[in-house]
Amino acid sequence: MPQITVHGPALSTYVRTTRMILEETNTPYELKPVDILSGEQNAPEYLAKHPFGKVPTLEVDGQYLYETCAIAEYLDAAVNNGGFTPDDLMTQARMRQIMAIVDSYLYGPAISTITIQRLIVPSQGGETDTAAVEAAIPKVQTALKAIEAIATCSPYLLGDTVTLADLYLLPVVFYLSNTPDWEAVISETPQLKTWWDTASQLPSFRQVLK
Ligand SMILES: N[C@@H](CCC(=O)N[C@@H](CS)C(=O)NCC(=O)O)C(=O)O
Repeated sequence: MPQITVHGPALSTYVRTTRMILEETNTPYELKPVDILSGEQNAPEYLAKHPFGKVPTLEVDGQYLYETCAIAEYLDAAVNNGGFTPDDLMTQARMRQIMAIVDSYLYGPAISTITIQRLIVPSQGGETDTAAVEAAIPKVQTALKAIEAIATCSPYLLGDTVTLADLYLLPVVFYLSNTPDWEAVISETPQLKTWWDTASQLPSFRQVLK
């Protein structure tokens, strides 16, 4: 069994995706926090692990791996025998398509804008930029509709077993569900709402929210 360390803060969506794979498979690992609110991700010591200053970085027996899509596929193969990757090639492609939609089209408006403006800025004494939030809502709706269009949501995104696509989307939707914009962003994708109600009960997900 390799020695695994996840470098990153527990509150990060991508750290949660990574940890869910480890939790689901009962794989021992260490979580080494990186304080992204104070800028620790840009300190030379962390940049030596991840030159782009993002979290997470996975450390495996002293080797560093970054980019969550690479980490997720590595861990699924290394500790889960590929159990979170569908066998059917088109379903596998759908999984990667959903992961890419989260990366390219959902994360920015959902986390960098809505979550930061609604949850982080006020917690640090600032004022929410409501114009930015209003502009982000249709972008989130578009991304969620695109995911719903290719998902089965019965009960997981791509069928009756959890795939990496679920582990990617859950932490992002969690933050949206805690904002006042939740009804607005989810109202046009009722199947994803049903998916969320079921998938969010996964014990590994509840564990990484702690
Ligand atoms: N492409 C990266 C994105 C990771 C990412 O954006 N992580 C966020 C936290 S969820 C982060 O590092 N934020 C700190 C920053 O942008 O300075 C990946 O897939 O791992």
